[in-house]
Amino acid sequence: MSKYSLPKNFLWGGAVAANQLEGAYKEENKGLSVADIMTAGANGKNREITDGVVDGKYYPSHEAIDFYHRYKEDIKLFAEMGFKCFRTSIAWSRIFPKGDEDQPNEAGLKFYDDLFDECRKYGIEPVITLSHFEIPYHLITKYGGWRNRKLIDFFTHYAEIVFKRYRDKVTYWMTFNEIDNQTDYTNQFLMATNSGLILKDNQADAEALMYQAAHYELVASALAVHLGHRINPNFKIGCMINMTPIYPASSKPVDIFQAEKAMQRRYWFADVHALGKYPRNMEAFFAKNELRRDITAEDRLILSEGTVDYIGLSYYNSMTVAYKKENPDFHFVGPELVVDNPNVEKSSWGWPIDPLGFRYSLNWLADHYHKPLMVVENGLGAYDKVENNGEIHDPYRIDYLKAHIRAMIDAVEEDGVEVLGYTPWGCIDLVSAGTGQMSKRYGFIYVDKDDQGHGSLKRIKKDSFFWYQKVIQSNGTAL
Ligand code: BGP
Repeated sequence: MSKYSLPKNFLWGGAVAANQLEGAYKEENKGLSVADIMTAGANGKNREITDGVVDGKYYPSHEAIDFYHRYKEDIKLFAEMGFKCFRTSIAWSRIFPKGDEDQPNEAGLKFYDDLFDECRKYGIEPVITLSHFEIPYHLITKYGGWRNRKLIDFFTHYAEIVFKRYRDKVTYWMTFNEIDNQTDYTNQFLMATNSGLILKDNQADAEALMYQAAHYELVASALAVHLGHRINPNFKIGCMINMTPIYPASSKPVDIFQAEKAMQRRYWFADVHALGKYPRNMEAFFAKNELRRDITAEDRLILSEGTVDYIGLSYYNSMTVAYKKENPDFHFVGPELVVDNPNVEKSSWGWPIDPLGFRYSLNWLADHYHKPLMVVENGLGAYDKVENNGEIHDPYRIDYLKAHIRAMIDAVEEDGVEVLGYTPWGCIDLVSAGTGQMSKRYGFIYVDKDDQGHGSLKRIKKDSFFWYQKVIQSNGTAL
């Protein structure tokens, strides 16, 4: 076997997040998380971030797909597909209901003991995210979320407790899910979920708050990496970046440079995680724009000593930007610059479908950071139809995944990129993070539940279930 082929022990699997599938949002002392106070938005509409749990509103995370009570049945189905790994997150507020306690909630710890044991029973390696859009809500109301330096202590305490508890059950960890998507600081949903910052419309200091909160998260992440390696030197601890390569709208130099600036303004998170320091372009940007941050010499040392073992990434689509005359110094890089790319198809939710962009992304990350990569999310959100005979035919999903797996294997075999694993998003249908809808489905396994929360929660294997089973069996050769 060539050094540049997919290794035999390649980690094929699937990915989910606690708040999007567990439900049981109050069970066994679990506290509220930010996800638990968000309603479902209709197609294209944002979720409402409410003020606690309000009577009469529908909160999709409260029951989700009831994985909390049905995980044995679901893990069995994953094992049947041949999963080698399963990516999920620990709901921080199950372990620390408010986030700032000294003592953890034993019932929460026990749930994940049982879940990881169940995975291991089938030889499935758990891949665990510490914080996936589910910060304890109390840390928002009492401390203002990650704008507060105190959160570093609360997070590292939580990390220490779970690293010690699951020392022998979990090897692969990630700190913050898609930490870089808060770059879009005008998006209230992304700010609330990533940093626990509940902001008002057009909040003037949103940009500065984002950079401050992100800095504390990065310090907390580096401390966790350092701590984790002391607890178990075999731990592999990664970051998690939402990789959306940004293309120029044309070959005009201004478009090309604008796209480059947009890439810099987004992927510095990966520099800090992987190289242990802020890139020069961001230091210059902070200095020039007087985005004064609380960043100490000790913080810089911590960042340099807590670099990650691998880069976890999600890839769904590429994005295209154009230079705008109103932005002559290329300073602003927000969503206003985004233009349609007529060269790629779109999903039902308008997300560009671009498998070559995936290969490009894997190359880009490997070239910049020289670390192994793990693809921990990829997939197509689509409407599915249950036929009269109970079958679900989802060729669109198979087509999307086939093209993306092909692109990943090309990156490995043709370009020499090191990829540890591939876990498509939402391997079982779950609550969509962005819309809160159930009808935006990613799974190989259908779950009978609608956007209003009605349904039997019955699980049904889709055509893609049997297709992915063969992909895993053949280690990616039968696509
Ligand atoms: C990523 C998140 C996931 C997930 C996925 C799909 O941003 O890490 O939590 O949900 O995107 O997004 P959506 O659910 O909005 O379709």
